[in-house]
Amino acid sequence: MESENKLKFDPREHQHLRYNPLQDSWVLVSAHRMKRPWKGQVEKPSEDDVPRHDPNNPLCPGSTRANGEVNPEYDSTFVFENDFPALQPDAPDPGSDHHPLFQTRPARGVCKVMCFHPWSDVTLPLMQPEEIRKVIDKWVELIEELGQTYPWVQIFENKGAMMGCSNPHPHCQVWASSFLPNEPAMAERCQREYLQKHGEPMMLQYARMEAQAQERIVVENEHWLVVVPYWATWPFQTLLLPRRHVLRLPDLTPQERDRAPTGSHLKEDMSHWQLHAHYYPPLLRSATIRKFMVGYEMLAQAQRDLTPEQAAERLRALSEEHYKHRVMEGQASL
Ligand code: H2U
Repeated sequence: MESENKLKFDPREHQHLRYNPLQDSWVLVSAHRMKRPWKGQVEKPSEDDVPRHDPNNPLCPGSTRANGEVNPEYDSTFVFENDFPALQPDAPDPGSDHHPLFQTRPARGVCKVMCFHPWSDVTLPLMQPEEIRKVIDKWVELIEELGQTYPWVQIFENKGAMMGCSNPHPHCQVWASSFLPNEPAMAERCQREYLQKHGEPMMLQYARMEAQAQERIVVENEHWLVVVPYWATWPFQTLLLPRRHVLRLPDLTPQERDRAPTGSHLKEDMSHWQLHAHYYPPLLRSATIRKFMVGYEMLAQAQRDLTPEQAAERLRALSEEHYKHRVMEGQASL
């Protein structure tokens, strides 16, 4: 007992639990596991030889999509209705008279696909700031349009083959639903309760405290900060937050939009809510060693190896220059 008391807690050496206040859940942090040798699966590096235009790619300008429609020769963003939508506006109502163990609810909505750029060989970080701004303005338009009808509009990008995205053309998806999905519903409840209890929107206070601490900040500017959350599950997970209280994407100023991400949209009194974007790279240690959320995560709870502080330090140490630019100059590889 005495020797235990003499041990000074070091988060890099000693496992501990951290609380996720957006999900009301805990993550197990066991940084010492980074020392174990890696014998698992190694992924292929991401594709570097994507053609700029592939007439057979249904997302390219001028291509024919699965439903027979021909895309216009677009030169900026391009939005179309997903030809295989998970949500449709007119699904019949399953009714509400159900046993508590066999509950069903209606689900209606709209699914759109948005191409960011006419070229297949770029990604958001490789695009010009003016081009990215057009993407953000289009997100705002979609949130405003779909938000008239639906209480939640989720914008997301499944990026890379490792995340199940087989199409290299830069694009995201926009799913608007008649219901609040699980993740935002939990984040909504947690933020509402936090404001009631502590008198300040949770994520506004969090951003301020992280900006003061500087321990987990990856990058920041006048309007935004990117942080590896104290409770991050994915090793290199980051959270993008505005410095001021912003409810929704359309509320961003033009200056903020020049540097803004995706967002959320809800109705009624939402003063507890704060616009935010999550980035969940599926990586464990490097670009080619992926993290699988398997046994313990599936059966018990989330677990991570390196600490969020160590991850932030590694992310801060990365070059400002995109790796593809450096590869072109023959200086670096994945
Ligand atoms: P993902 O690769 O992120 O899944 O996005 C591609 C989406 O584009 C996917 O949801 C849609 C797919 O349904 N799509 C069409 O709507 N029409 C097509 O012709 C090809 C792909």
